Amino acid sequence: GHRSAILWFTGLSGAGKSTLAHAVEERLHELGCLTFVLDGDNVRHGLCGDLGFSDADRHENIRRVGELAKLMLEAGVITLTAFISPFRAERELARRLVADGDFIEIYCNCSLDVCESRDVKGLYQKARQGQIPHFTGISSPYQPPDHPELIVNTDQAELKACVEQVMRVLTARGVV
Ligand code: GGZ
Repeated sequence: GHRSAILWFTGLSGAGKSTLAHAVEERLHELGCLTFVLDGDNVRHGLCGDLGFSDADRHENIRRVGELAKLMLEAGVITLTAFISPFRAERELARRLVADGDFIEIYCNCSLDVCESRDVKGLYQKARQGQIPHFTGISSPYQPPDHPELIVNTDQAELKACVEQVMRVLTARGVV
């Protein structure tokens, strides 16, 4: 058996949040856990389809994601959220929606240099050219967490090692 929890991945675009969340999800499935990954791909087109990337819109995006994750927690799901969630205050709001211990903040620490040199989607280049306003790390801030439950150095460690780190935290906290 397992208990539900929110695994809140935060970090720059290209830091590997969604990749790590899906890889952890795969491991959890092997253990028979009920899981769901929320990320831009399944939230920003529907639930948050009216929102862009201004500070106010990001705040509302994260507020809604936090409330949705809370409902999924109540439904017994291990919910993995993979959003930049650049502002400390809004991540703290999401944390305070649920009981202590149910919110596990995972900082995907990857330098801007590495994210920008990978530039998987070409967005950093566009942002540098001024074609994408308010781009995180370029023209919009990212505030790293002060006391995350876990820091994974996604620019140094292999994906598999990062998955192991997350799984160890979940075991230590009695989630699995
Ligand atoms: C940052 C942007 C922007 C701007 C579009 N700034 O690498 P991606 O493409 O797939 O991930 C980024 C995603 C970020 O959406 P989030 O919902 O995670 O952001 S937040 O938590 O701040 O609300 C990127 C793409 O959307 N994207 N414009 N201006 N990322």
